[in-house]
Amino acid sequence: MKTFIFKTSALLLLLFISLNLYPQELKTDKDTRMAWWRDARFGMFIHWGLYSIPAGEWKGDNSHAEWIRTTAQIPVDEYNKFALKFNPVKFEAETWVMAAREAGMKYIVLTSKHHDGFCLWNSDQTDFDVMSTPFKRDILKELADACRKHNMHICWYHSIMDWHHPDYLPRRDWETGRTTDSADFERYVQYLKNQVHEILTKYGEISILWFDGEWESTWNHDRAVDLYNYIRSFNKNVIINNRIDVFRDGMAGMSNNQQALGDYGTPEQEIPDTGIPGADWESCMTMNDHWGFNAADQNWKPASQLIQNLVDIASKGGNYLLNVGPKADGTFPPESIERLKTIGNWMKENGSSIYGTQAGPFENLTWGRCTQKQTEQGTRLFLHVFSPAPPKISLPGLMNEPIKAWLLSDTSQTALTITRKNGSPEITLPVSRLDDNCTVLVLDIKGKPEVNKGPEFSYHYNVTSNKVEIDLTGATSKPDLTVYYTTDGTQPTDKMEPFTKPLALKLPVNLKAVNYLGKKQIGDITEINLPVSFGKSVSLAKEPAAKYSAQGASSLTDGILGSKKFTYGRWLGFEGDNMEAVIDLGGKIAIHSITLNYLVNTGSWIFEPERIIVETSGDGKKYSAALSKKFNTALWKQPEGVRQFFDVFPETNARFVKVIVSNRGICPDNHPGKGGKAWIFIDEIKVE
Ligand code: FHN
Repeated sequence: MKTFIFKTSALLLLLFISLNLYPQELKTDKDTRMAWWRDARFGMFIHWGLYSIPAGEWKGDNSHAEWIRTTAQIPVDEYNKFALKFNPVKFEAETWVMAAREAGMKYIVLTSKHHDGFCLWNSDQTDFDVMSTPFKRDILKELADACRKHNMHICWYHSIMDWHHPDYLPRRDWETGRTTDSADFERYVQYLKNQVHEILTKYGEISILWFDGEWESTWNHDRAVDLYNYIRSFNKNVIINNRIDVFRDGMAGMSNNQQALGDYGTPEQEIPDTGIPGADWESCMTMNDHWGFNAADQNWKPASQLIQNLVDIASKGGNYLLNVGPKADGTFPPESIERLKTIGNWMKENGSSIYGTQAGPFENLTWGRCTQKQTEQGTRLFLHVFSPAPPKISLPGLMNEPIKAWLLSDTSQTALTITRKNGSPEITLPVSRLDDNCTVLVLDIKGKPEVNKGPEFSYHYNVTSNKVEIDLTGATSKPDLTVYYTTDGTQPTDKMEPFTKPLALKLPVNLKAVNYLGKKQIGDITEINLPVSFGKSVSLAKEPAAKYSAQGASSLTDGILGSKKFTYGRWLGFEGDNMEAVIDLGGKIAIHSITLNYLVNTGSWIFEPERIIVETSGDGKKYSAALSKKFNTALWKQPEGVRQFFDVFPETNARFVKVIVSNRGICPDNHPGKGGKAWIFIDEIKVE
């Protein structure tokens, strides 16, 4: 009888899996799987492979790294020769693990196979692996064993895209001589699944499977579901990132579709502006400008910046995956080792303010960041004060009763002075014991944090009235609160005008507002500065792409700026085309500068402009050149996110301002979208 029941249930499970009816996961199951990861907060990324041998240089060009096979257009047979040279005789897995451990990292993600297809383990599926090199040692095995010995989670990065396997499609478009006649992508998918099974079953428990290279046309959601269900059919515990699926929002890294598979989002080379409530995410970032070792790249971020990144990320509830690109001999670059040691020294004193914490309750702290942990009495706030530290720090709008504050590294927990100013607690810093990287204070409070933010406003420019219309928004307009404001730059108090209805103000605007609860101010003062002319009307030489046209040309001067989520409809997007706008200021005014905003999201083919040109005119017919600025940041070095351009030109009296933002036209050679149309996304052009 038992056998019968067993067989039936196994058949039912197979049915679920085969019909993609794999049981939807319970939240508690995911929380159990993610628990260690959410506590860990900090891991090491390792990009290592054949590309470490050329170390970024090919025929005199030293701008390459792990993409060198493609960016230097090295034919596959030529590239394969690196395998004959791969012999990292100085590789010691324990040395790597101890470096990560002493830096305070809790997990290591190693590239098992990057896009070049080379496998760092003894694979039964291919000879393009480490056993076909002079080294002949299974690197995944050695690293996994060392991690287990030192209580470090071991994780694999694995690329879906494979530039080596004959069945992988598409080929690189410059590989015209490499036939696709017998290429069978289904056969490649089976190879991919077989290798995923290998790396998940040959080396003990693997904690994360970090997929990448999911963006090409041959990979899609159905394949992701099939691969995900396949993995879950034999492994329910491994954490899988969102790059198994195809809904990642470029380098912003979060999935933009409810169906998206994967346990967490993967911002790359960037940190989200704010926390992402209810979402797990991990920012992966390099120490210099490259993932794989590039011998020429000396643009190393200082350790203080890396520590501040860790603090910033943890304060928003995310994990920091910090990359090391080992050299061909198997050692870490000395610059990486030096930074890992400095981070480790800081973590030895302050790690408790990172591990097992949640995002802090404040949205915008001028002096640093905050993380939090629940305690029996209430909440422990960790206040990370960046250098140079002010003499005091304010906790804007915190309503809770403070219990005690002290310096985290002070084992005697000497109490620090706490006062209140404008209704918010202030803590005096121990100036003699500040940390150049980041000073961490502890503040115990009663209950869960209650923070009253300053009043929030929405505003937009009304072209007809040439006024900015301002109204209260958000939870701050609570019935028991009264908002007082000023528009003359003075500090608002309850002696001033209460905010009872929307305002229509002529430009320039300086609005200051604050919440009162009865006679008591609570929360910070909100300030809105709109010191520039938005322009009476805007005309475009060419319309933007229909999908990214916001509310038309007037969106360029309505005072509402787009965000990194370029799909939210504030940006004007131009595919392959330049943007040419003429702003009518309504009359001749003296102007001398321009501000405009553009978006960079290279994963979504959105690049910085090629050039910005400004011309001015009194009559809209004859224009004079005012400014011309060329952008030449190499790809991958363009800082991602919302970027602001500001520049000045000789003062001139003008009514019309022509702004030309030129588009690079096509994606660069060393970009996955090579040859495709590049985008520019523009918003909020202001002259003053
Ligand atoms: O193309 C890869 C790149 O080489 C590197 O591995 C990064 C790290 O996350 N991922 C891809 C670029 O988004």
